[in-house]
Amino acid sequence: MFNTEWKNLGVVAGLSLSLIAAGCGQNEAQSQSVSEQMDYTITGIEAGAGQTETNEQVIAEYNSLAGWEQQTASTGAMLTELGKAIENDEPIIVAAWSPHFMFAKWDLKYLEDPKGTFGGAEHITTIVRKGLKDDMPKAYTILDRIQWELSEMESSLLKAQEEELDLAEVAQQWVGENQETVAKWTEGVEPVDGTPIELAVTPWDTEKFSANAAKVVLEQQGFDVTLTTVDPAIMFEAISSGDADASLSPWMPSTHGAFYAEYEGEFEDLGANLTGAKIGLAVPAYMEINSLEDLEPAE
Ligand code: PBE
Repeated sequence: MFNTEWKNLGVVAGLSLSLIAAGCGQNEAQSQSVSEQMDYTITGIEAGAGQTETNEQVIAEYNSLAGWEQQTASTGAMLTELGKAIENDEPIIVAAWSPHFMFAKWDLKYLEDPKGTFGGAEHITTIVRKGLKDDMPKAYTILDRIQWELSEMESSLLKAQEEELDLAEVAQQWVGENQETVAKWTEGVEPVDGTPIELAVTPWDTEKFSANAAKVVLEQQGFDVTLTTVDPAIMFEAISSGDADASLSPWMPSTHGAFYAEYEGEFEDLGANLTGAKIGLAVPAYMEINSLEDLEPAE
């Protein structure tokens, strides 16, 4: 008898303890700041991305981000986390950039950056190895002319996402549908017969699109084009050492500014192939914060 009562009591005590624990958990989540709910963690992208460095600078420069960490993995992993958080109406802060389909797919907002650490507008520039102008003037001329409107780039990236096409396919279609523009890029340039040329490309959608479109255009002119995918640091090194001929991938002046400065003078910059790009930290629009300064330092 005594034993049974004791056991029952145990069950009741156990239940109330878990009820109390559950209650606490809920109250805690309600009273937690949004920064605490995010575990003072920014969902970043690839460790080798230019933006990963810039995000670290932002963490170092904002008092509101003292003690925060950046979690790096890949763009794909970041997008998965972002999608999950939005599905569950949870707070999340991610490394974001435009052009990118994430802004069309979800309702997101960049957090204001009053210190301007991310810089203002970025452009994507075309760089070539020294000597390309003399060795391969035809390729040089075409590369110098290649550029996109922001809206063209955005609709190409969105098309790839929505129709589940890879960027090489979308680039091929774009060239097919924009032969008038392409004719301007190649105007007056005599075709060649299989001259090899190597383009270095970084592994993000904008760059995959631009490099693949350049590849198709150069191939139409008779070049034999190789694309090599590398991290931004290797891209600058490859062009500076002459291992690769050109790249349409550098983001300036902030994202790849440090690499650019390291190799400045060892490559030639042909100017923007796209203007109006941007990088920053973004959150889903349902979050109440608007600025990096609305975050709270980790204790
Ligand atoms: N990004 C997209 C790249 C460049 C293009 C901003 C993620 C980066 O190196 O950070």
